[in-house]
Amino acid sequence: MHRMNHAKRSAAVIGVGRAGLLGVLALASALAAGHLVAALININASPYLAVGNGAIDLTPVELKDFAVRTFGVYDKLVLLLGMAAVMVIAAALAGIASRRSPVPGAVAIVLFGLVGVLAVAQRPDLGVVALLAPVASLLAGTAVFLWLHRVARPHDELVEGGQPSRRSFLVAGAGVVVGAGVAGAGGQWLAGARDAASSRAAVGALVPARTAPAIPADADFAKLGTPTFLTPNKDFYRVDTALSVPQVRTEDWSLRLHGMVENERTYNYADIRNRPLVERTITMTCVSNEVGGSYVSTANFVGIDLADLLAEAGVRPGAEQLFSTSVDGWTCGSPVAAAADPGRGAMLAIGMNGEPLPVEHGFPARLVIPGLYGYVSATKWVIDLEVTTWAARRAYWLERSWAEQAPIKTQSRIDFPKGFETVPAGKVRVGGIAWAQGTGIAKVEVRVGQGAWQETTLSREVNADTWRMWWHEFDLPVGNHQVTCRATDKSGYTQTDQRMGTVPDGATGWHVINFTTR
Ligand SMILES: Nc1nc2c(c(=O)[nH]1)N[C@H]1C(S)=C(S)[C@@H](COP(=O)(O)O)O[C@H]1N2
Ligand SMILES: [Mo]
Repeated sequence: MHRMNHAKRSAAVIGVGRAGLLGVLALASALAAGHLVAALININASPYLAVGNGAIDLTPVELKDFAVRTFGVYDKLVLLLGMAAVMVIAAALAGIASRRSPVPGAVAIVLFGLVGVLAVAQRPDLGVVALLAPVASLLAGTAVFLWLHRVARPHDELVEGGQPSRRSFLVAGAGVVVGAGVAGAGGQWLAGARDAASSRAAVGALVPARTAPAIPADADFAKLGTPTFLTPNKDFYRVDTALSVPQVRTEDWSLRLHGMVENERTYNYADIRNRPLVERTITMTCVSNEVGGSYVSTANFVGIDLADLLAEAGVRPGAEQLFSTSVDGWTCGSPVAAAADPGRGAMLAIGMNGEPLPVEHGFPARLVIPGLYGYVSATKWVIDLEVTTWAARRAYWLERSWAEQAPIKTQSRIDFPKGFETVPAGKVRVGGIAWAQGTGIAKVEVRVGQGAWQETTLSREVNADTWRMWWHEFDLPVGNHQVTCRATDKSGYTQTDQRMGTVPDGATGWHVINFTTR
């Protein structure tokens, strides 16, 4: 009697391996079901992506900086993989904790599910319907878990005198893998079919009524090693907090302009594109650009004057801040003085280098305000403009230790030779880029070691809001060399050699590189 009881009890316990697998399979089902349902509503409601985006928003700024520095453009991929690893381990542990009773696993699923629901609920671009996605995850996860748990539990068969059914668990597990795979892939496919790319393809040519002056051939020294004057869209630097690129179709897009204005307005896509469009050549820069960094690019933006929109709405006295919101909830505060100044050329842009805005650069519409770092001027996927004061609203990066006012600082960069490159001794050309948006570059100087500053040859100026290229030729013997550059803008300001990091309002200091001649 005693022995039989013992056998019955131990047989009712699921093996560790199976229990862990059980947890992971339930997790996979939950994520796949949520992804599929999200694809029908808005892919950003997918619990996996929503949790990831939530994690990005909660990440301390130092860690975010570290991630960007260490993993570059792969920072988000690393986050997704890291999240997957954590989830798989947690699910396996929850499964193992449920070897005797399904209760611990069920509790874990409900907790997971709540995190998903919260992550989706806090996104301003997702409505109540989007909660169906994490709810689907919760239901699928619970159902699969309880079902597999029953199949994996050997006691029924044992009572009937049979072997614990290894096969039925494997068959059930394989079924779950296939089901989750189909749901997940189906969701991915559906999301792709409904994404912004097809809407963008349907936009057609955006013909500006006022085109930007043609870029002269001597506006860059690309043959020597500077960037081309206009940055091709595919090479244009990209910085944003979005884990999955927001997918907004023109037919779903609208822009609300409200707050301290006389007439509140809402525009749809046709309202904007049917207005006379202007084209402007503008160099954008990110405040996170280190001295010598690559977060600087130039494009021909097509759109309408932000100053016109604001004038139509009638900005009330006392307004200070244009607070803009992206469809993914990211926010940005720009000075009204800059946005509403007709001379500044601030834009609501819908086109970039002869095409509709690329999806990752803000399709259907974004802000571009010349002379200000992107985080205070360049809201992508913009859907809301509120005219307000600085005290009333705090934008995303202001809450994370970056400055309220962030005009772009005068900077220069050496592009050739490359750091630590070896080049033939003798005549050596050194060159690169410089920018001082709003002011314009007056001169760039370069020196070898602690030698005298040499004034460089500048490319032809396109306008004061764009970069300029420079180069100079030295006669260098065989050996190791260090070169430094510094720019002076048209206000007479020469770049300080004082090294400062990017936080809170942009890096300063001279770019220095070392190379060898042989
Ligand atoms: N919606 C949204 N817009 C955004 C950001 C963002 O994170 N989300 N980042 C800003 C920052 S910091 C910069 S530098 C520019 C970069 O624009 P780009 O990716 O088109 O180069 O976009 C700005 N607009
Ligand atoms: Mo930025």
